[in-house]
Amino acid sequence: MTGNDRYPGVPVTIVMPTYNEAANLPRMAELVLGLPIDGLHLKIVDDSSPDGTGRIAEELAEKYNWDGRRRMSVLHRTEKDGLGRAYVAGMTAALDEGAAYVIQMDADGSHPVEAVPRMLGTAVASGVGLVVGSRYVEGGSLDEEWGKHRVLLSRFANRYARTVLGTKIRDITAGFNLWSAATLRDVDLATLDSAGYSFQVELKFKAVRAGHSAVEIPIRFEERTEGVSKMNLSTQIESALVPLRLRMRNRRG
Ligand SMILES: Nc1nc2c(ncn2[C@@H]2O[C@H](COP(=O)(O)OP(=O)(O)OP(=O)(O)O)[C@@H](O)[C@H]2O)c(=O)[nH]1
Ligand SMILES: [Mg+2]
Repeated sequence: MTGNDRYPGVPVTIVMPTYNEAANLPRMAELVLGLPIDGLHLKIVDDSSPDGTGRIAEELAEKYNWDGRRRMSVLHRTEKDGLGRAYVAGMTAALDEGAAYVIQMDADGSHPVEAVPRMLGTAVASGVGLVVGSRYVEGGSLDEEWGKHRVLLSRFANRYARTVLGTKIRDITAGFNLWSAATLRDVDLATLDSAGYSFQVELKFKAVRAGHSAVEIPIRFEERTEGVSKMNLSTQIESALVPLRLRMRNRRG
């Protein structure tokens, strides 16, 4: 692998769920589709955002698919149905369309787009099925704008899920991850239970349990600059219960 490698012939799909991200999406699409990866595709999964994100996504797809090359697509869903279910739909479509690697990324600018080639390079060079963009390994960091309360909650959620599940992944709740197609097929996305954010923990846990290994690379997590968070009490409660449920099932099985 060289620094100039554009990975020709390797189909890579970034799946990006959106709910009311009209203010962020044009910039995100520009950054993602400007990456030096030849086979890159951006798939937006929009849950009928009232702010028109779905329509903006279609306009952007038209702009970027100008020469008949399909660089961007939009999957429209009828109602706000949770981050996890949006990802299952988007990743399943990406696999059906022949992606060799699938990357998960938020639309709000929190995940550093420039880390994508590093994640892909790591996967291609090492052959691992999962590369985690990690806030909690040496060199990783969190935006200083995150208040103390938020930092503590995030650290606690991570430590809690790691302890309950007995996993070595330091950022088990990370939402910026690269998956090989083989790993996602082994996990069988249709069997995942999480509707919301706990999807991140459930998918990683099941991948490792299926025998795949993970590599974590450090990233800096930026606070969103536009729009508002979609995290709410019910997604937080689900995030607390899912690790316990996974552990109990795993014991019985
Ligand atoms: N399609 C879809 N996307 C969602 C849903 N919930 C959240 N998202 C998207 O998932 C990504 C992560 O959501 P955020 O609200 O940024 O969650 P967060 O990063 O944990 O919270 P903040 O740091 O406060 O932004 C964003 O791109 C959201 O637009 C949902 O129910 N459906
Ligand atoms: Mg966010």
